[in-house]
Amino acid sequence: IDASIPLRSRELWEKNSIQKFNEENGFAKKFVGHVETSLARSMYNCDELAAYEATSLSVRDNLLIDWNRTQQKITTREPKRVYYLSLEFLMGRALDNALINMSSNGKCGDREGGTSREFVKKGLDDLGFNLETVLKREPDAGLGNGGLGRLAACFVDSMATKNIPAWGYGLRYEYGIFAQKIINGYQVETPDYWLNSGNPWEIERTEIQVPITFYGYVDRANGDTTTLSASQWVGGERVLAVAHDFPVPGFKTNTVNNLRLWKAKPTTEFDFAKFNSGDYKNSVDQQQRAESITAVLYPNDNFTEGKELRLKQQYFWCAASLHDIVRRFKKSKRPWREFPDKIAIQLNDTHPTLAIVELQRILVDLEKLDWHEAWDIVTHTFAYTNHTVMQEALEKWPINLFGNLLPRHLEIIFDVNWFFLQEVHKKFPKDTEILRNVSIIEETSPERQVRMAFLAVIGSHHVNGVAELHSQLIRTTIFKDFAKVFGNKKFTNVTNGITPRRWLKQANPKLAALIGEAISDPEQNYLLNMSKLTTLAEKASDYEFQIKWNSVKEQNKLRLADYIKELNGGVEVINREHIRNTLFDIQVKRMHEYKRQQMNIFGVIYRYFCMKDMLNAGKTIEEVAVKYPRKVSIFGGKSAAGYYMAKLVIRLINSVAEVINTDRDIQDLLKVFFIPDYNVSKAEIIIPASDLSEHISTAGTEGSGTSNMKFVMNGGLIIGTVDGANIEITREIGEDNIFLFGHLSESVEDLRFKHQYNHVPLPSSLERVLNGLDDFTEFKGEFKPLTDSIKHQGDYYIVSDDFDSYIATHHLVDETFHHSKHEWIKKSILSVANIGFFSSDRCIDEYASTIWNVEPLSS
Ligand code: NBG
Repeated sequence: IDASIPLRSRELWEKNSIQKFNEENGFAKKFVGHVETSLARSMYNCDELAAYEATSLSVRDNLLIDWNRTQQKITTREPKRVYYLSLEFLMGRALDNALINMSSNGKCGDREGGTSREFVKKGLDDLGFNLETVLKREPDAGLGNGGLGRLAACFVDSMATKNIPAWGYGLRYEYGIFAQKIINGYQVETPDYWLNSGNPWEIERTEIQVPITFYGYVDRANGDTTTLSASQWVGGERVLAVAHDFPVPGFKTNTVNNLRLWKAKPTTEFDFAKFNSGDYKNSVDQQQRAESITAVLYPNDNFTEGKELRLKQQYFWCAASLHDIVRRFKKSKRPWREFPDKIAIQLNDTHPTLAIVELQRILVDLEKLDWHEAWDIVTHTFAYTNHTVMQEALEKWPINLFGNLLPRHLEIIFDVNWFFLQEVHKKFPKDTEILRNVSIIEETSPERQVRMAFLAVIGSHHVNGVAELHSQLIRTTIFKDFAKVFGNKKFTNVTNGITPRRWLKQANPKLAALIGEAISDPEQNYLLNMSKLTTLAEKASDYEFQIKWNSVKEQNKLRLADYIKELNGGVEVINREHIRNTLFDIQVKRMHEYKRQQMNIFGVIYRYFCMKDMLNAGKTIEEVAVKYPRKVSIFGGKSAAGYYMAKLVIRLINSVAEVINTDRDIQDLLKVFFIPDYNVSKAEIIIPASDLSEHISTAGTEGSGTSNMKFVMNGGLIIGTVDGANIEITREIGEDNIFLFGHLSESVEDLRFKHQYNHVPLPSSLERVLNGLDDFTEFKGEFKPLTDSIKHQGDYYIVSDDFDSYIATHHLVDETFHHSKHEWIKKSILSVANIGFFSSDRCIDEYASTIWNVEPLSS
């Protein structure tokens, strides 16, 4: 139905259309208006939360004006669009980001250089509030687990900034990633009901409701048994997907893109069967279960659980999103073959792979296209990003579970597989092995399973990894037979990136300003073109500039030290007096054996043992301090709820912290702290404060890593393995400016083999640590599973092989930080000067030109 206003009324509409507030006027009026009407409060009843809500609603009004214009422009110009499908968007807080992105872009008045953040701050101040404390009222939107979800958040920021006509599609979970409490040193998960006080950033679109079907059976009209046509899926259960939209503002542009998240709710359909059987209560119960589909984010990172509800989430989201995309395309009245010319769909990992099957179903079953014509459209539309080579993270679904929930989709998968295997057979007629290896259906496990990654590869025109090493590994390991079938061109690399708006300007405004000043760019336009940072290198050895640079770092370290004190119940952990001479050594990321937080804490224990040895041998504390200078080891990260080993590492870190932090003999030379509930807003405080951060995964296991980029962008140095994006960071910033150690990925397989079949003695350093842990009576053998996995169970993550070079590299770090401070600061400046490559704007450029074939929308 056409819902547009008749021509004769449009002038009146235009005259009355709402205006953006700007620096001259309007903010206070908007703010008070929202307090009084949207919130139904008054000046006698306006707390900080209300101030946060009213500020957000005011800012949102500005964004929505541009959102409308952006969307209108896209509709009339009909450019090729991008849809980014991700089951996770780890957005964090929205208000500060919106204030920063709105700055000097004409959104808040057309005067260049005015920053909306500044005048909103002033405006709030006049109204009796402080912006910094108001910002803290916003809960994190924690709709993701870790790197994968945060990558999607950085990408939507960059796509808006680059004026790419792009929408994100995801799920609106009621519960985001759980909040982590540390009780007696153990992780305890508590629900994150982030919508508790409502959400001023979302627009519920009750007018956009998509019916979604599950279960049921396949009806073959005309008794046709080819399954290729005339099949109809007759569903069992139905729920509705309701759209919730979040505006995504670009930086210094008027483009505001959309992030559409779906929420499940019951249909209003009347169930005659249940009604007639008098089973009213049961039919209400069943309806209510609909909401459980989008109730909670699965809290696993790099691990797949295989639960039916998860598959339901995936189909619900894919079907709703595709329905929306197809509906929009059909409005253009273009022929189907133009679908891939107008639409690029990027699959963030295998989670949205069902979208491939759903589009084929829509085209064949509903739109009655020929199978091959349809498949051609499908495979020119989708592209797939792989984020890991680790087996436990590769999605597989037992065919019974799958076929029960989605009977028609399973049939389509069998047919896709049948045609694909025929092609492969034609290409390699003598090779029967390859057919087994590339089949979407895995026949070897006790039950046959659908391999989602294989389906994603077959249904996409491009497959990319997230860093060069990783992209090379997918071509030579998990997808090696597909590289034979499709050739190497289909497999590409797009190295990850991060948005410098949030991770430099928002997290570290002082450094962002200092950089702007140093490169004569006070407006900080370099945030749109990070290669401009290279001129910073000229100042790397400038003594006075080094002092300024270091002073920013110190202020950020103080901010973190104060925050840690607050988290520690007001008890100081890091001595403020010595902040300058304390090395902040940070490892924050999801807890995983492959990320090797265990190696880090073993290193801390070893250092502590060595310090104690010196004291016991009669050395003075000053002598100890020369060899083991002041340092604080900071950890943070969540473990999946059922991941026993990762949880044990958290407990170990806290137990070690307790011993070390209370040992008076070492006089504060070493401290350990575990920051509970690591999330995006905490990262914004932690990352700018690092001197050194740890990215020490077993070589070949970390797809890319993205926090490595964030730390370097904030002037921290890295200790890391030759893995993921560490390799390209080294290429960009120079090997003198990074502390690399450990075995290369090529050797890992051999080392594992050796551990399995020979007795390999532990290095004496590590042996001492592990025995120390086993013998330390206070720990009562609690950490035996951790020490055993290295001593007796093959040391899969080769901690023992890398340990000595890890320790030696830490000595080098201490030397440089404490005895060549100016060298250290120089390395820091040079690193920032050359980190531009890792802006997510560069990633989006690469995706746009090499994979999506889309162009920015001009103004
Ligand atoms: C993660 C990798 C990280 C990578 C992010 C984003 C998954 C499956 N993979 O190394 O472990 O940085 O993806 O690409 O979450």
